[in-house]
Amino acid sequence: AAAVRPEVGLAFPTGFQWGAATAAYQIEGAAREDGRGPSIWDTFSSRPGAVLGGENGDVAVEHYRRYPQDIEIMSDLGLTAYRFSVSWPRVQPDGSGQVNEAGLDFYRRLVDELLAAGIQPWPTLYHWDLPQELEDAGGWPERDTAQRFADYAAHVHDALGDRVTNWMTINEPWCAAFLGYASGEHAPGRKEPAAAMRAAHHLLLGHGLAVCAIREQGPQARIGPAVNLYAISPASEAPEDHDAARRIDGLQNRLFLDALLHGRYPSDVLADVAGTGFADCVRDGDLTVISERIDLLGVNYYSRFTVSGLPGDATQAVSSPFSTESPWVGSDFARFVGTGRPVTGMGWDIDAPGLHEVLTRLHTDYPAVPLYITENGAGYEDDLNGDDTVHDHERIAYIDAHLRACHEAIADGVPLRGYFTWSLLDNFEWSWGYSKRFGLVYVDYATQRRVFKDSATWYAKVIRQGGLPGHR
Ligand code: PNW
Repeated sequence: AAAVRPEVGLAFPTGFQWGAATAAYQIEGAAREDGRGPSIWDTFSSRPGAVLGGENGDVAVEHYRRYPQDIEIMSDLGLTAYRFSVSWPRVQPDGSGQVNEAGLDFYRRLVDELLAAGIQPWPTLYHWDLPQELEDAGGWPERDTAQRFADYAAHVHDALGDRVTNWMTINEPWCAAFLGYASGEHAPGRKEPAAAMRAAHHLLLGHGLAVCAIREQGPQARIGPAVNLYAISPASEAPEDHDAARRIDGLQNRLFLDALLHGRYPSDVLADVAGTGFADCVRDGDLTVISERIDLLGVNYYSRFTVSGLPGDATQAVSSPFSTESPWVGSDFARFVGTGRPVTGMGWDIDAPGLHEVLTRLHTDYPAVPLYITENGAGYEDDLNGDDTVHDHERIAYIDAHLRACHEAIADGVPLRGYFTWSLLDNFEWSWGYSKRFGLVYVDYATQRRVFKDSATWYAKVIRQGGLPGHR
């Protein structure tokens, strides 16, 4: 349980992991180096009107070259763990078959240097960069993609398994399926609701097959997915608003959690999406694979959705600067309403109690599994001052409030074992290009210079103290 130390108001348990997270396409750059193949994000970002300002991850923050300096930054912060993703098209340029050793070598070097610095590597195997060749063969809506993913996972584990203990399989299957294949806000930019449902199933199936493949090679590996969960409230007591909130919760949260942790899809969601023929792609035994025991569950938490099912103003865009189709398959009438609460620079409601709510729900509704916050943070258009400072007090307040919610959950008995903030560095924020910054560390994109924001200095102190200063 959470101990009280005099100098620290809110101490976290000993052994709590203090981390930061990134993803390959958002930071690496070097898009054509050392045999990397094209991914769906290379293709998508070259499409006019897909990414703000026509930007892409060709250069990003040059982490592929600058990783030694970035590891020094992690050491200065005092991180105990670093969550990054492995680029599938670096490891398998065509998505299957031939393995590219030069690509694997990058991750071998990265992992070795992290370990030398005393930082635990936490690789994620899929953070949205599907090899283009697999998309050309149909992408995640095709069942074969799940098997290709498990094969790729085994290759990565074969290369790094002697040095890496903690593995994340898929990042945010909701985004990969519904932003990628229903609303088209993310790569590959398809607007096919039925295909999006199949993609969701095959991402989960790929996760389960990868867990089995990795565990067969290394029984000591700790493995789990990272899902993006939201706190969800109806906009009013009207039955229409309650039903809309149930539907959004079903598609965002329960579809994934029930499959992973209960081995079944929620029946109300199956009814909501009945028109898509979803049930036809689910074969006997799939849910057994999907609910294969996991060692940890990664939770990415950013915000609360307040939902209405009554007619009114247009749905507020959540993940793209461009107007799009709804990602909410079967419930596209649902609207997301403003609450008047403060929002981040993304326009997302700031709701730290929602994180406590999400964690408590996991504890009560699902079987016990060690939990990690694998992403939590705030995007703004930070300014670099002439004296090389960035005063991002809003980001500090955001992280502080969410860490307090974590502490409260731990005190309530929730098995929360670590916290990774999104993100270590400013980076390519998908459809928003480089316009929104989530980093603790500012990147001057013209020179690639890294500058600690106030939040970086603050987070380093939190880590050093093992907790937060007393109540304000
Ligand atoms: C997550 N939404 O993306 C990703 O895992 C990160 O790569 C990303 O940079 C970070 O959060 C900040 O956006 C999301 O619209 C993108 O619901 C969109 C949504 C959620 C998460």
